[in-house]
Amino acid sequence: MRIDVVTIFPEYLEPLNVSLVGKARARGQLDVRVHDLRQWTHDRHHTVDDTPYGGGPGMVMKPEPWGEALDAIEASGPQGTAPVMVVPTPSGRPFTQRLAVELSAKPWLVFTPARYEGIDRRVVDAYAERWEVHEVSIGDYVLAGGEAAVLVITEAVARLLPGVLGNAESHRDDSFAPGAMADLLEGPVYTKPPVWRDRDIPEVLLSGHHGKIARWRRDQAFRRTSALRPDLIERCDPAALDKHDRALLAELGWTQGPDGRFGRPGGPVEE
Ligand code: 6GU
Repeated sequence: MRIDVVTIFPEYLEPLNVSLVGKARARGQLDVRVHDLRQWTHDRHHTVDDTPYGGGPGMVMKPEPWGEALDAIEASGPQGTAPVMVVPTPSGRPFTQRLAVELSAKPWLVFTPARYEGIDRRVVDAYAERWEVHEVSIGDYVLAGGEAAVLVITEAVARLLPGVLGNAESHRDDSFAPGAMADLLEGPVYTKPPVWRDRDIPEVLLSGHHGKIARWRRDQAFRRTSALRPDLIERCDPAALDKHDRALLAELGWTQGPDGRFGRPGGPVEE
């Protein structure tokens, strides 16, 4: 996969040299190219922003440098191929594991992280006529710019590329992996030593009984999801649950409506 990033803060993307993404690059599994947007300005001050039409606070990123940058990047690739454009913005659609999986299948991504109040709308509108474009938010909070979102999205996508994670099995149980553990949060994990600061580990994990261990892990996942992400219980597919799952959810205060969906009329139930 090739990834281009256009930014006014190339240094912000230095973490892409480290850890999983850095190693994938070193192995040639990922070709990351970070570009300084100001190289596509022509005035003495390398201006990338201007005041908003209609008034209001802050500044808006000018369309011309972005247009030149994106055209140059497109021209640097194979004839007749367009990248997928990923526009980080708090007003985008939520970034999810599903979108990470979808993006991981693309050969070429271009990220356009903005500062200030965002990029002149005509840029996205113009490229959306020729390229696949995704405007994406990484959560319900506001960052000063999209660069941190590029780091987040790139890491989520890169670890899904073939050969990037050591063990192909490692994806299957990911919290939020489509189809894995019925979209539950993962429960706790433990390693040696067996006692640490007077704390031991759940006995079942030492039992060697794989069936019981799997059941216990699933229970832990349900308890954690019920406590921290009740929205995931509400939208979980009842057909993915067995009798034991349903009994545990009932114990946690969940009831099933006529459609089989789970709801919790009384609100959270204390563990
Ligand atoms: Cl992608 N950008 C900015 N600036 N803020 C955000 C965001 C993105 N996602 C959540 N907050």
